Amino acid sequence: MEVLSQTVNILDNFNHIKTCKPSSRIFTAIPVVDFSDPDAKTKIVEACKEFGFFKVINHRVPIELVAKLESEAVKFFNLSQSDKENFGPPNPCGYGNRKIGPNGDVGWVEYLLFGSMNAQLILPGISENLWSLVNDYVSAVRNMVCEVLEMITEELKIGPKDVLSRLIKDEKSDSCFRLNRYPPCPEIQPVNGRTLIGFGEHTDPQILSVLRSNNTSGLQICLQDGTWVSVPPDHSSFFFNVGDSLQVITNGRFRSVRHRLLTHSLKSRVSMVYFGGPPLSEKITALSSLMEDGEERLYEEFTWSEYKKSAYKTRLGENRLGLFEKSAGH
Ligand code: GA4
Repeated sequence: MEVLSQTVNILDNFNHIKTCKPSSRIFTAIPVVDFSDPDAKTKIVEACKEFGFFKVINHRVPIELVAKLESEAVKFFNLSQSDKENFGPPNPCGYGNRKIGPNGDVGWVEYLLFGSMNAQLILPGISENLWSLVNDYVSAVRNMVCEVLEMITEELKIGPKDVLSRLIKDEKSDSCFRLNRYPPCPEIQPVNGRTLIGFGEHTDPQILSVLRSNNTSGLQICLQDGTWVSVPPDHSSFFFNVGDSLQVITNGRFRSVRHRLLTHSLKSRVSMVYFGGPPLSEKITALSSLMEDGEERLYEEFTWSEYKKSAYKTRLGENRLGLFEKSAGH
């Protein structure tokens, strides 16, 4: 009963959000990018335009590293609740349980947030093993993201190879990382015909995010026509999301994809997500080399620091970029 009332509270929490149309459709058309395919860069750009989302296979990130990090994360989540609470709150680094962000959002999730990876913020008390695996994983995934950004640059023909990748490579880049565990949510799903939310719908504010999960379903993305589709899990691949900043840099050509996590009734979902963000002082605006004659910028220029501050004042599901649209009267 207590669990049920918590569930209803969680659902109430989402009532203010205008969601996409519910659907149990499986996303079978998911763009798959094979790094060993000579056409990879064309496929990436097409996927970023159409969905803001794609899956990468043959990625060269050692699978043993991923497996070791997952098992170390599970060890962490298996600690007692009070031991885990010692690492909280997640501000900007630490443990969080159900509460997401500072503005009252909640989900059926617990997590460890590493708020700013490149600043080498250390989480006091965290096991050395976990810490070193997180660092190795983040640097492997960062390299993969840089590779993707360089392929995008090449395909779009937008100047020096590192025009985008430098934003993530820079030692001042404000990238972050999170380990999530979505506990199983038995018998109470769905409630009143609605499905329980693990992590509510949102777009990522950064440039590109990379998600890897164990073989448990739950991820959904919102298509351009407004329907939600379920992404079949694949523990050996990585899922890439375009973030708000890349939507701005490409002047709306790439789509910052709305996504959310539903709970699973039996299995625990464990995921690791890297968010590639630029240095705080970096100005985010549409790249001149991309703009066509007479094309107007869709968004006001902002620094990443300004956008981040503004994002942290919003609720999870809000349209954060809306505040920076030219037509918003800025
Ligand atoms: C969404 C993407 C990342 O998970 C995150 C999230 C952050 C948080 O969990 O603290 C935010 C959310 C995310 C965007 C709006 C604000 C901030 C919760 C929230 C309500 C770590 C991030 O960078 O932005």
